[in-house]
Amino acid sequence: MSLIASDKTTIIIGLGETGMSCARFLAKQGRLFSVFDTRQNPPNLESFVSEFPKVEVVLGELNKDRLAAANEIILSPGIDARHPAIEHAKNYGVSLRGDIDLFAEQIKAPLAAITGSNGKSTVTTLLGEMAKAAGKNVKVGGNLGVPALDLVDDQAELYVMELSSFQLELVDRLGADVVCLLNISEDHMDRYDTKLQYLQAKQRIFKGAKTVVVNDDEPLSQPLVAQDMKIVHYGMNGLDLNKFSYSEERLGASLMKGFESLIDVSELQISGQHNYSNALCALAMGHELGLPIDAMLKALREFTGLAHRCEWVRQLDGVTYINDSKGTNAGATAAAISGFGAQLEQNAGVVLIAGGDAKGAQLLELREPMQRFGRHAIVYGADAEVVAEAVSDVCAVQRCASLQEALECARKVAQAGDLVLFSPAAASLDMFKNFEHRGDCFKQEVALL
Ligand code: UMA
Ligand code: ADP
Repeated sequence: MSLIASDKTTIIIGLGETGMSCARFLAKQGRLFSVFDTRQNPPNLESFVSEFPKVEVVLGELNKDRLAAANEIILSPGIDARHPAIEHAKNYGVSLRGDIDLFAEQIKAPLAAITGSNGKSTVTTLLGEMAKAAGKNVKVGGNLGVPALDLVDDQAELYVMELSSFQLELVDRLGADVVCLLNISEDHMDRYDTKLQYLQAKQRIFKGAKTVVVNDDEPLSQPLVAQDMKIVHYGMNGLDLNKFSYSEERLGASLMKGFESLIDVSELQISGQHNYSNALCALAMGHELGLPIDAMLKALREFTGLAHRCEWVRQLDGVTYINDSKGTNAGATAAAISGFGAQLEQNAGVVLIAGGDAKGAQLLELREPMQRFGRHAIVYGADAEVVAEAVSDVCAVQRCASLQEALECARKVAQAGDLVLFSPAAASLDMFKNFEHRGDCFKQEVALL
């Protein structure tokens, strides 16, 4: 098999995880391709060259004539399709595709797909665990971890995929068996001109879906365009026949299916209203996929949640320290403040540490929960002032130069019973490699207090 580039060929743009998976996929099919990346030193360059020594790699500013001469461009999610050279190629009739459509064309087993602003990784992982508990050979990934095309396997009995708005932008027809758009809150405003554009990207998950699981608490969770598909419901408010819901009316709170209690929330290891909602979503999707309720409940009982999502770190002088580094937008952080705040004693409060790259958002969703539960906001990073502006008239605000300084400050202002919540409401890339690195740094600093 020869993989020598020609002018009329397929071009993969992006040499990240997605680009690598697309290259492996095309190579397996014996197709010709070149790889372009706008960076001079993309992360996988060395491993790519050793895996594909004969494939052309073009680095630096995208050459619009080369792109326009291609048959097809496969675009990585991190690159905006409105890049002038890509727009130019599109105008020349070059077809523009993403890895998710290629993946959907390949797979033979049912597909469950999850998108939304917050809770995607939690629901995706939990549904994957439920499928495993039911004895299924399930492949789990997408925006979470393993890129879609690396998951394709003829032995798979089910795929559970987390999809980002960036991935969905290029989806033509996903044709998934069960999908959910969990929620929408302002995010990625450095990529989208309006919230509507962001919502429209997310809504592409509904294209060709057989069953849509709708979150009744989120008006934007349902398809905006009426399509021929089954709709089922879940939500924290209001019982209904066949709906997966939450009830506090019995002895203790429980998750319900219709009017029947499935599990008392005291049996769960995840906490907070947002996590109960995530659990209901996974149950509703699993039910539509035919997973037995008992197996799903077993997985739910055993599920401890993911690292960096509302993760308990330490108790010190009566103060609890929580790492929610994955809280990368205002909606996530607001859910964390409310979820924990509601569980605090009357005179206790949340000391929030937040900041980083706000991705063009104003973070106004932080105001209401900080007014109710916030004792203090400690802000740091590139957009410290954006956080400060959002909450300065509802709670005390202090500015710090580093995460370490922010924690020292938090320790001083927190009182016994309080919660120090590290939930930045912003991306990490101004000061850290990624949200995992940021969360690890937080945990190390807390250990040193
Ligand atoms: N980049 C360039 N020039 C290029 C190509 C990429 O500058 O030519 C930059 C992008 O602007 C971006 C970075 O490189 O900052 C990575 O882009 P990529 O498309 O190569 O990313 P991958 O390594 O393929 O990772 C992507 C997802 N990343 C993004 O969408 C930014 C990963 O999600 C996902 O796990 C992976 O595919 C496998 O499916 C990460 C993410 O941050 C976790 N996602 C965003 C989020 O969750 O908010 C959407
Ligand atoms: P995503 O993959 O969409 O970023 P995660 O499951 O990783 O979602 O959770 C990220 C953060 O979002 C959590 O740390 C928590 O603060 C918040 N979160 C989780 N689930 C929800 C939800 N259903 N609604 C609102 N916020 C949530």
